[in-house]
Amino acid sequence: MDLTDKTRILITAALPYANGRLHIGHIAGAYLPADEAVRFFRLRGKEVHFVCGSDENGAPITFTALKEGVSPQDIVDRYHRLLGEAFAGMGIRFDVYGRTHTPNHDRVTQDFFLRLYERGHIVKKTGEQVYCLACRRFLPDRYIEGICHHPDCRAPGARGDQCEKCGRPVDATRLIDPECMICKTLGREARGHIEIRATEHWFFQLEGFSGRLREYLDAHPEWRESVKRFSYGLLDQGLKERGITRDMDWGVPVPLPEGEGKVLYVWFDAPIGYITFTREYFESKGIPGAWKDFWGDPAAGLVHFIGKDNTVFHAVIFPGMLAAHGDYRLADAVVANEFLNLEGDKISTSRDYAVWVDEYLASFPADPLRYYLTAIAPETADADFAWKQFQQRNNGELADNLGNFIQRTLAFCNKYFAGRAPEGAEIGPAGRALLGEIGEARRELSGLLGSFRFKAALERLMRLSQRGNQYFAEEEPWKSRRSDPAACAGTMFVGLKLVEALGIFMAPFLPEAAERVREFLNLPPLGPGDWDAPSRLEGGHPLRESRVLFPKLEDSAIQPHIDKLAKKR
Ligand code: B3M
Ligand code: ZN
Repeated sequence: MDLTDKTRILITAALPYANGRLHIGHIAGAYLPADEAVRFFRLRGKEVHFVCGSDENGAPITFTALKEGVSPQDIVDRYHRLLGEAFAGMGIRFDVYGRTHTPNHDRVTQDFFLRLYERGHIVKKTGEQVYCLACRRFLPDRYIEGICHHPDCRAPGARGDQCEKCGRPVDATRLIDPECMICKTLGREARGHIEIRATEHWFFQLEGFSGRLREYLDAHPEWRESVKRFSYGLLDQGLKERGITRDMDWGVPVPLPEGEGKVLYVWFDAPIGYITFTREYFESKGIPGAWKDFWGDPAAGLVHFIGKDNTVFHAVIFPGMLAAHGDYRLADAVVANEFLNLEGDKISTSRDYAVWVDEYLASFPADPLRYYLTAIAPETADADFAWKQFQQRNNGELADNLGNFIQRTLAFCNKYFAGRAPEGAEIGPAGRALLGEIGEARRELSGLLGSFRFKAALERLMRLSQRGNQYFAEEEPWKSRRSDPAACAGTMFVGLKLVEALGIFMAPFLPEAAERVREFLNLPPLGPGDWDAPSRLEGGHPLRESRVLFPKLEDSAIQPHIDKLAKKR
């Protein structure tokens, strides 16, 4: 999918459950790449809207509330706020960050449900659910855990709706050695008093859209292999109907008379949250109908950014729901990152084995983490975050390559050219070649970022910056300053042109530093279309004082974070 010809694009990022803090795995998985895409397309002059929000319904919320002995509303109120603060701290700027436990989202979701129901795509059946005799209640989703029933998986800890290990949907009634997680949480015997009971539920006839979904996948050979492989795998196995209601009282009520005491399954309402929030966003801007320009018009771009465990819902089930509804177009791209590990181990929120975003931000600025998480981005394979590597990349690459080139150029011009871009510059063959490389890099970066290859794009940016350092080593302006002032002026003028370009190209990745570079160059803040705009630097242009762009990180700053994790292993 190449969105180059799209003039307007809606980008969504997976709605984080409002039941816990944000950690670096979340940022690397979906949110940072989504934010980089938004910033890039905006710099290209496109109308871009960035939609996200808290996922507040479902067992994940009520289960956390049970564990903490508070109400689900307390949980979502607390974490909706904390999530918003953590995203803002990381420079991840949504245009709307909504909430799904609201009357408005209920209405949008219920209307969606009723359309599918009236079209016969949702049928009521007496299904079987797992029931706990001790809790005297049904056990949906993560209220029940056991060994995954897929023969080629058999992983323990599979939940009632999905197996985290193999990522496939789970039929809770087929879990092996199931245990009630409410009993387990309350410290009671968790096995032995579980039975399968009949209960009425509504099922989305997903299998009826297999053909449409295969066409959809076939139309996107450019999607990442992991998304295609997983989705075709599900289609080849044969799609099954999906239970979309639960015996719970927290969530979107089933809008049918016989739906009393039942809510819609969280994975039915959550993706509809993208639509709810888009509507709320355009209503707040006074153009309530504009949401249809995105969800109803394939001429707009629509991209979902997710972590790989959400692939089944974003590349198969939600598109099936949209196709069943009939009024909506399907996304142009579903961009799924693999997982991020930590110091060689899986991140575990329950063991507090994580780098929490709020903790990170208490010690460091966002840019170095944005840089490192992009440089190691799990785009096609799981990646590993290591604090010493984070420090080394910040010091050896951000500071010694990118920051060094920018600072030395500005400092030299401030010192020897009276704080201005040199005038009367004679640009030699090496300078002309470097100016040509800026144009080449812009074209390559546009292609890489336009196809969501953020890691390769960042590597290309750093190679361009390194070329700048090499250029100074070859041209030696500190010598030509005396021996050939016109040539020195040429060298430094080209250097400033490269600083200006680097300040633009780094903006999707390092928004904070990019703003600093604009200030140092005494240029207006970056805006739409600046990616392709001609240079604003002319001879004589007044510069501003510059300062260190990427401070080096000392061992003493890193070690406490390493020690903290060592205790959790
Ligand atoms: N709340 C994220 C998760 O599985 C889930 C995403 C919803 S996106 C509509 O943790
Ligand atoms: Zn499994």
